[in-house]
Amino acid sequence: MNAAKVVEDLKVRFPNEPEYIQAVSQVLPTIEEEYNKHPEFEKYNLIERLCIPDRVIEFRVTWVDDKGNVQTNMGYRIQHNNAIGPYKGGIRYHKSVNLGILKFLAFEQTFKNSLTTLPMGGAKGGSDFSPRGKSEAEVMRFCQAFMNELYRHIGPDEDVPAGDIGVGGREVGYMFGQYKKLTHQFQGVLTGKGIQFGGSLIRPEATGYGTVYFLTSMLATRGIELAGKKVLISGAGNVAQYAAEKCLQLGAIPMTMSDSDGYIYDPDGIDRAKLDYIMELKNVERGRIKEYVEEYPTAKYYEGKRPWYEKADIALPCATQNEINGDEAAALVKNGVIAVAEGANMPSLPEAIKIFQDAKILYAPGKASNAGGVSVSGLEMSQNSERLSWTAKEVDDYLKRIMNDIHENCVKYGTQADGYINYVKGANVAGFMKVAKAMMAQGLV
Ligand code: NDP
Ligand code: 2IT
Repeated sequence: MNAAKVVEDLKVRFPNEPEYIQAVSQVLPTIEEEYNKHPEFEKYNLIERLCIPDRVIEFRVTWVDDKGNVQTNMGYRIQHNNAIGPYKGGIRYHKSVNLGILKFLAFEQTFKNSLTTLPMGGAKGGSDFSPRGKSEAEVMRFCQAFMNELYRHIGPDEDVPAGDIGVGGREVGYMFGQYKKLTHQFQGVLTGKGIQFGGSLIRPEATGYGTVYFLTSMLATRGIELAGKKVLISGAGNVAQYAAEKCLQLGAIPMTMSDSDGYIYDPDGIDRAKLDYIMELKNVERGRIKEYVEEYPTAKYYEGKRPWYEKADIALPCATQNEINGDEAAALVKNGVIAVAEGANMPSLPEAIKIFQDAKILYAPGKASNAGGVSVSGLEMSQNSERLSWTAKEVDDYLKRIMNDIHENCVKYGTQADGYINYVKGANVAGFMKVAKAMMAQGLV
């Protein structure tokens, strides 16, 4: 394989999908050497078969808003690769959603799911519908309308969706209800379900907790403790909230949280009571992060800005893709940040990653550090299959073990001659090899 050539060809074939091209162009150079050790891969054109999704499902979603107006949105499911298990990956509801963004997420998911050690293929889906500002009834009607089309394409051994941006327990519940209504089947067809109907304990916490477990493993390679460290967190949703919670449990101090309108900086740190306030604000009242400064006036709100120019020890981007650019990465490094662990998918632009790696700070790509979420989704599938529920401790211990295994794999495949651990390369090579071997064994399908 010539990585640059493959990327150029994909660019020509998919000219309107910049995020997909960005994700592919970040992965291919890091696996090129390993790939070229296996001439059989090239003979069977494994690389194109791995980059281009198995299947893209695209549909119109029609629903009626509270005023009686008929609305349309686009719906998608990208079934990227099922070489090592059923398609698996979240559903995103956000106005920015388009085919290229979901293709990047599905591509990344295939590598991530491979890393988890569990048998899951890669997928992603979603809609350009945003739940923001919609009533409870509108969200329910939309979820039902979305499932009216999606249900034909999913199943517990076929494709198992879950949450992502804009899709949490509420939306998963409505989609599950509609799937059941349409099929007459009570099945583990979605993960992130409510605890009363097959959801796993620790699934809501898993992505944020897992990111911080991975962070502690990274810090341990340099003999550094998390306790006492100041942490910049972006986002204020599921991943950000539970990353903050685990930081607090381990003695670190979250300093910032954000949403798409701006960020808050609390000079005294966000303590347990303040985090409880944020959870209530975001999950129950569905409010905005700027309301934090009305409750805690010593904190400051910065409209239209991101938190990366603040001084701290650690950065955990937990909002969305491309939220750290080169200037922001340089500011983080200049301000003495020792580690960046991505809770979000692809939050760092390529130039930001280069700055982190050139400065030799600890840097973990999302497909390694945020894999805890889909890992516990995999454990939810196991529990559904055996019709049992595990205790929170059992699931959390399993999650810790998986994050530790992912870290060890990154060290194994990513350690450079000078001892620096290139977590990007480690994660990509480890994730790739398992999928590649499975694809080879299964022939040209
Ligand atoms: P939520 O919807 O719960 O929260 C998303 C947060 O990010 C909100 O604070 C939101 O602000 C902010 N955000 C969303 N879009 C943008 C944007 N374009 N610019 C700035 N801020 C934005 O989603 P999650 O916490 O579940 O997901 C966050 C990230 O983590 C995503 O990248 C997702 O793919 C990734 N992830 C999620 C997993 C999960 O299990 N949920 C698993 C692994 C990764 P606002 O309210 O203004 O939209
Ligand atoms: O990006 C991700 O890993 C997720 N949104 C979670 C996917 C899942 O199937 O739990």
